Amino acid sequence: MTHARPSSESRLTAAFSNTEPSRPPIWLMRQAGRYLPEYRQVRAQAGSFLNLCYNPKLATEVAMQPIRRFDLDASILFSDILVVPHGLGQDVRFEEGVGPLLTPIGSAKDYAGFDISKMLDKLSPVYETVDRMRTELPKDISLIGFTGAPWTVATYMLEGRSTREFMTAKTWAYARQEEFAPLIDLLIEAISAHLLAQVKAGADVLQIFDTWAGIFDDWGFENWVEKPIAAVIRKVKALHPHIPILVFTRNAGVRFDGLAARLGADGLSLDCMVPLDWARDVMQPQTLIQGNLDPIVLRIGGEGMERSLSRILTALRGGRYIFNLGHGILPQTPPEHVEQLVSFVRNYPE
Ligand code: 1CP
Repeated sequence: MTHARPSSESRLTAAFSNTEPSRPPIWLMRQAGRYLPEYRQVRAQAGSFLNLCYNPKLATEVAMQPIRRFDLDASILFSDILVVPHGLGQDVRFEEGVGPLLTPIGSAKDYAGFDISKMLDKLSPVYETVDRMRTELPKDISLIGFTGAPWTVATYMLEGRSTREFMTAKTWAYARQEEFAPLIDLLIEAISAHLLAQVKAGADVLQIFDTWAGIFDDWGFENWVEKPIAAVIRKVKALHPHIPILVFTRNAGVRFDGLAARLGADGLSLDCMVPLDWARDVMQPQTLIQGNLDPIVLRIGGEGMERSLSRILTALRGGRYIFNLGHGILPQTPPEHVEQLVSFVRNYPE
């Protein structure tokens, strides 16, 4: 089977093969969201965040908001990484000012009843959002589908919320593998099915978010970050060999070296800590890269931001490159700074 709706005209998809890019394509992680007043309005109308995620009309609307405001090359599906555990049957809610709250999985019996075909039914509004977005978006703007990686999704399923320590999730990863490995296997299946459903609905490019990849040692990274993501990518590529897949393994450090090949990925999203010279000399010959402006610098804006942008563009735009942040836009970011950033990247002299 081949990719259903290729958008060969898009600047974003061209970047994967382009060896002499003059102007890099640009999109921004979390480009839809709370920093936009028009988002906050629709969000209030939806009631809860999950209601917004499961309302194709409103989810499409908030995904289109940054596209209307800014000259971006891609739109990312409006959803969340936690719709997968929610779809599988876990209790998930989002609390204002707190973030996600889940009833944590305490043992293997808590996930024994999780069912992927039920998940796909429950997540059908998400796939309808993809379909609506593809219809509304101009052809040359790529539609990015996404998912969390098995490890990052598992941390929320086990901890029940955002955490800094990862005590429970790491205990499972290092000391309760007889229960952890089957959970990761289940997530590999669920996440692959979720991505395949998005491609079927019209996604042109996929991104896998492993936000908490950087908290492991070597062994943990290999077994719980790399192997599961590689398994997901194999499953997706078995049906759609040409769909470009980007991976964001935040804070992977020296493990970025050779990572795209180990994962079977088409590009890597680099966090803010990756040195630019190293990104150019070591990473770009290996794969397309995306990144890596510090979102705090975007929040600061002004000339300080422009100096950071010049450093990044000077270093990276000679190779395979998509401009992005090193992590998502912060809610306190003034939208005018995003405007300034996009026009600076667009008009940077060749
Ligand atoms: O009340 C609100 O409006 C909720 C804020 C919000 C939004 C706008 C959350 C809660 N999720 C989202 C949307 C979202 N989440 C998108 C689509 C929008 C876009 O990118 O334009 C995407 C791609 C995500 C991905 C996501 N969710 C990640 C991975 C990327 C990253 O930023 O690290 C993670 C870790 C989550 C979990 C999550 N969702 C929301 C919160 C507050 C959190 C917890 C984050 C944490 O633990 O620090």
